[in-house]
Amino acid sequence: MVSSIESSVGTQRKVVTAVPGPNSQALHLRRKAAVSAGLTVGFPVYIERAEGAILVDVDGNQFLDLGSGIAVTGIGHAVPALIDAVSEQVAKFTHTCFMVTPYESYVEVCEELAELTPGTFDKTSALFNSGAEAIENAVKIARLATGRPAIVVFEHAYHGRTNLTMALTAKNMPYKDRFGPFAPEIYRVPMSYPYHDGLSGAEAAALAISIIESDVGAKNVAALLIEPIQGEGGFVVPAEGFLPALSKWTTEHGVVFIADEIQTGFCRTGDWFAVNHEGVVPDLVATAKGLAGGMPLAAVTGRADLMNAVHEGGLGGTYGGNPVAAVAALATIKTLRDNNLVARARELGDSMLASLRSLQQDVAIIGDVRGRGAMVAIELIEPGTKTPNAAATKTIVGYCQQHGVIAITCGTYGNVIRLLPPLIISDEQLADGLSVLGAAVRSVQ
Ligand code: PLZ
Repeated sequence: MVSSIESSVGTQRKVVTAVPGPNSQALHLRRKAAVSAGLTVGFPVYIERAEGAILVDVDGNQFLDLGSGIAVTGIGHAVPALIDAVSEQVAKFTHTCFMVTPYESYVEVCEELAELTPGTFDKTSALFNSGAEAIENAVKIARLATGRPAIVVFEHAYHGRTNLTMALTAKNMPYKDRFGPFAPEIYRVPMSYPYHDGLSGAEAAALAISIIESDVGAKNVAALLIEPIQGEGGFVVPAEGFLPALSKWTTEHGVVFIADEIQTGFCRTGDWFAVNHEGVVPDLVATAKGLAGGMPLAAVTGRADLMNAVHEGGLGGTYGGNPVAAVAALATIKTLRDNNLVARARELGDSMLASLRSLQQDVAIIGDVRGRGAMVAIELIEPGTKTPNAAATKTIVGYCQQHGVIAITCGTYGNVIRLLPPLIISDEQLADGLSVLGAAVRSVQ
């Protein structure tokens, strides 16, 4: 186990000014003049440094990070192995463009991905900069390899903000509204959402499959693209059996099964990948976020026959697999492995689920507590119903922020609070964060 890094920053949250403080407020004014108003304002405290599970802002406030920058810094902030790897690489070279003159770290990341992702078949990878770019490329590869046009996606899905990935993403506001027209040949089917649909995994899969077969036709489907646990859509964990049934159907019909493990990957759910919990072996896996500890890197990894069906020059991009990001990924993977953070994610999940389930007994606004490993959420509802309670969700997150805890929301209806702590968070820090969240929930009761 890596213990949280002891240093000048320490391991405690500490609010020493109004939040946001005066320096953050001043920066926020500058931002308003210089930065597009189109970007979300989550919590406008401007961060100056970070260590372990603590973010320090420009006013000296310290925040306990229960979001990991949306599941990115799983190994924590300021990890010495990552600092060393990145610093050394910056001094050696920062860029050549892998397509112009290659380098070893890119190849090594692809070797690691082949080893870590599920499936014993031959695999190759291609590296990119963002999750959306990985998804775009997975779709390109699946269409080319199958010669088919259609892509099947799910209700509540999130796959990115580029033109193609907006079409793949379900939610209109804020992601898609007035940004169309969108790419064609995308078909959306119901997701297994046990809290709301009450269906077994087999029933939910049968429903989705019957819609695909009637509305699209299996022979027209290039790929079925799914987040094994939905992230932005509300931490929706499908009922057991849903993913295996879909996987079986794709195999039977020559459809490429693409797992979007961008939020769930790299130990987050208590396994290297969320599909592993049910033994599902995707044809292609898209990864990003937790792969490189905060450096921008993404990948598509999968069956060599599909990946290598693409003609030379068909995949690429100037920065994809940048050498600094590549060594960050190698350091991240080594840190995850050496510290058995996969097991730590399971422990964190057990504590979070136990604590939140006990809180749920005492309050009427938590409709559901769900998650896997260190990816856990509460769904807030109007008492006695399943009607989304976005107002309470906002108030609770605001309370946490004022008390030095960063928790983020998600969900199609904005009524889910998700916990994605860095996997190196200590038991004490997690208990502290959960106690603040508990007080926040009770305060709106
Ligand atoms: N697939 C499953 O979670 C990114 C989005 C933040 P990029 N989720 C955070 C925001 O509001 O823009 C995500 C994801 C899943 C794809 C993506 C896209 O990854 O690296 O943001 O492009």
